[in-house]
Amino acid sequence: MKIRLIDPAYEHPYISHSQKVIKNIWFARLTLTTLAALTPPEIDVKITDENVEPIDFDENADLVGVTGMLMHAPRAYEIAQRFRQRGIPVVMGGPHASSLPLEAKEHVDAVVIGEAENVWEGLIEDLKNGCLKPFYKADDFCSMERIPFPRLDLLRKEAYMTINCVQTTRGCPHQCDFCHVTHFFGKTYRCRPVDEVLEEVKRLEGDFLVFIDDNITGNRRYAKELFTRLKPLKKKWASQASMTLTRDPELMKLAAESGCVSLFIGVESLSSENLKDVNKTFNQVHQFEEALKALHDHDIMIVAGFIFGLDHDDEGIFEKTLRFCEQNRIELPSFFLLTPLPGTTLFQRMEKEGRLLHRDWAQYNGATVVFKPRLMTEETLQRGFNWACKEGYSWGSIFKRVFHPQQRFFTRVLSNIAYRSIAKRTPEGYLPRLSRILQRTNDTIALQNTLDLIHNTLKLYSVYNERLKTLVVRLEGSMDREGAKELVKRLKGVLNVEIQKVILDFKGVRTFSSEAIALLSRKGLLQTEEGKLWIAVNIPGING
Ligand code: B12
Ligand code: SF4
Repeated sequence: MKIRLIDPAYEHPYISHSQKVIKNIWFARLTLTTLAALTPPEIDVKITDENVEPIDFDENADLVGVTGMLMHAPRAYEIAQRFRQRGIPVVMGGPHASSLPLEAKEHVDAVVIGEAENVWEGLIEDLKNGCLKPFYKADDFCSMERIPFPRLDLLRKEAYMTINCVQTTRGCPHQCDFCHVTHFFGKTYRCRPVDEVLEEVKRLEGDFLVFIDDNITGNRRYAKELFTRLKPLKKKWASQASMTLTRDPELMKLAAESGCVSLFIGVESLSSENLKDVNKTFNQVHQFEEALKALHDHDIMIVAGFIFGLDHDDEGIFEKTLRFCEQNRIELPSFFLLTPLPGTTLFQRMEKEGRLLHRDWAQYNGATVVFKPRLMTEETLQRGFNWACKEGYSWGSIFKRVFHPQQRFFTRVLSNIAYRSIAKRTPEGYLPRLSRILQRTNDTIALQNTLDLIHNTLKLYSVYNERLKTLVVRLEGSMDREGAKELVKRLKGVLNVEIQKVILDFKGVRTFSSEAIALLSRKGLLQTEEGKLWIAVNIPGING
């Protein structure tokens, strides 16, 4: 019996990777090598990763298995159709088929929903007996013990940066609204026995590997044991972790000592409101700088994920985020556009609010706007994102980010060059015109005459709604005459641009000097009537 397992390619003018980029930065997923390992040994099984080699559509097989994320769905369906035309049955599994099994079933003979471990052999038996079922779904998550080692021998190893990929855990203890992981694995976080992981690691050639876990430090006790026992193997490794890792110095030290050289960290947003919206409050904005520094202090390179398009993102977000990356010398910023993936809470919310633009899954690639943003138009979000991708890998920005007294300088530069080659293909973007203004109206003003005031600063938090052409400035702190003057100065000219209305929210101002109130009234900033260009809310003296 012959089974062919296929990983579909993703054809896109600027997102698909060239063979050279795959060779420089890409590692193979464990999906099909795991499935091949689960296949009974007497079966002839082969893997084709279409990203690195063409599919032989004329080949004979008894079963074709196709995997795929959401964005791969249209290509996966095409592939299935080609084989089914020749009478070869096709089964599909993976993140996409698992979240939309009914849709997938229209294109294939059978769909595996969720993990394959507990159903794959049964499916093969059914095929042999001519009674393939339409859907296969295990009753429970599989045991993490004795998962067979992936068949890395079936990959074209020279095509990738590395094929040394190992999984130590499945799932994540968190439940971020936009993430597919918790939907797929439920609320489980399961760890493989450390002995088995070490055994697998020992068998790998070379000294570098990737732990493809979603959050390798999700269970601190397990991670500490794993890292401690990894140390003697003297390997270097990269993985993904959540920022909570940086709150445990012992864990971070062990990670570094066990060979951790790089971590993908989902920073996601510099706005606490955004993080709250997507259920990611364990990311604390005020701790970001310290957390990133702690990783650097352990010589761990940071690949930081940021999402653009969350509900509190306005036009200022692109520049603000990029400058943050530069200031904190983040080695590899990774910008994504918010993408509602079917099955996630975010998808349900967007669907309910009627904000999905279409269901062309190929466009759900993290680099194309597929929903209606709240504070920007689709075009502004797309162009701003393109700008950040390009500008983030301009020589100027690379220069600002890669110089710091850490080891592995050349690795940092080389990986930036590889990312630059991807970024260069991004279509032209632009920095929204209001970006500068928004930085100035989102700032802290130092006060001069602070004698009778509670605070010695006045903080401005501003958000611009492009659809309503309205700028809302929330004020916090105290206000003296100088503060009021500076505020007026900063707001002056604002209305000449696109902004048609400014709402000033004074609720957070604890004390005003009488001169400040006089100045604000003279300048007309304390009007309340609708229809005026300025609207002041919670005005001191009226609302207390
Ligand atoms: C490693 C990884 C990557 C690597 C991939 C490198 C590569 N060569 O493709 C990198 C970091 C580059 C990456 C990038 C992206 N990724 Co990714 N990635 C992963 C990760 C962490 C592990 C994948 C893996 O190896 N899993 C281990 C194997 C064993 O599990 P599995 O794939 O689920 O397979 C099991 C079952 O699903 C089933 N199964 C799967 N396929 C099939 C097929 C058949 C026939 C059968 C029977 C069964 C079956 O059997 C397997 C064993 O149980 C997963 C999360 C996860 N935990 O899986 C995300 C994940 C797959 N990625 C995801 C996303 C969104 C992306 C990006 C689009 C992100 C972005 N916006 O840029 C890009 C797209 C890249 C691209 N062009 O393909 C999402 C997919 C969600 C979705 N519904 O589509 C996931 C689930 C993570 C998430 N946070 O939601 N990714
Ligand atoms: S911490 Fe990361 S892996 Fe875990 S749910 Fe959130 S985004 Fe997903």
